[in-house]
Amino acid sequence: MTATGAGAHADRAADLLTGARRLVVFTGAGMSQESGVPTFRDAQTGLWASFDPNELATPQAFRRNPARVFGWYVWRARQVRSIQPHAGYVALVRLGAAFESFVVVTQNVDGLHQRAGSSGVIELHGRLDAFRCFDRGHPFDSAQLAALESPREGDVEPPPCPTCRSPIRPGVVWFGELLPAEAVARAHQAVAGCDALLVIGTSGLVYPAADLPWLALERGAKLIEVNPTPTPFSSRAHLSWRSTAASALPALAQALRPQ
Ligand code: BV8
Repeated sequence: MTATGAGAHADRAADLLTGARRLVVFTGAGMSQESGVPTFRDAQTGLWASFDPNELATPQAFRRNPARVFGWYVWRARQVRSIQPHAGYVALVRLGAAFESFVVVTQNVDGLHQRAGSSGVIELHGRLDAFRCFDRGHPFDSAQLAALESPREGDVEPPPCPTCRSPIRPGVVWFGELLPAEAVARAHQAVAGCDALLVIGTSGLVYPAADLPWLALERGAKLIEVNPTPTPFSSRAHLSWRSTAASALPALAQALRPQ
């Protein structure tokens, strides 16, 4: 079922969640779009407009042009620091209180769920504000980047690791890299045991994260999707709500409030 309005479809979503005790929320870049973070596949803005993120977010790209890739992440980390989570993030925190078990699994690296008050967030693709060295994974204090930050967008030479001198890299999972095993295990455990999975703002193109909605369906969970455009999940979702995160989630939290 595909839905577009807020009220009637918030009620439909609330009906589907009636009786559910264990809810998992699975978010992608669309969850942050209304807070001003460009989605991963929308055209990059500014200097990066001419780059395909899939081409920048790889270890090969970093090896080939460390300053270009590192500069992109320093710019993104700085951009996200000044961003506030929108009302949809806050509604998710409220929504969580209505369930016995409530787990947020995100593909996003911006930390906005936590900034809005969500706890126990499972981050499948790491964090923009975490940096480590490329060769040995020695943690690097991102406060040291402030001195490096160029006032403009552009290339930033990665500093050498103070311990082993290998170049510092962002603490995100690049294409071709394995996801953190513990996060994947926790996400699979939560989804395999959930009564419903709320999928928000993901194109469902990136694996293995995109396995999760298929796992939920396989286990008989209700699947509700919030996305202004269709995705591979839309035809199998119990409700595919053509709306945005900042609009649908407050409406759903309102519809779920005890009457
Ligand atoms: C892996 C961190 C095992 C970095 C990200 C060939 C070689 C190697 C691997 C592969 C290969 N072919 C395929 C693969 C697997 C690959 C993959 O899936 N590729 C895709 C592109 C086909 N996956 C991997 O490489 C993963 N690792 O498989 O390891 C392995 C190892 C070696 C060799 C083989 C296999 C690692 C994947 C993780 C990559 N890192 N992020 C960074 O951020 O810089 S992924 C990146 O995509 C972001 O995290 C993003 O969140 C994620 C998923 O994208 P979405 O979140 O869905 O964002 P998108 O822009 O696509 O969509 C936004 C959606 O929101 C849209 O639907 C839009 O309609 C909607 N929307 C917009 N506005 C709103 C909205 N919705 C609601 N409200 C709104 N306002």
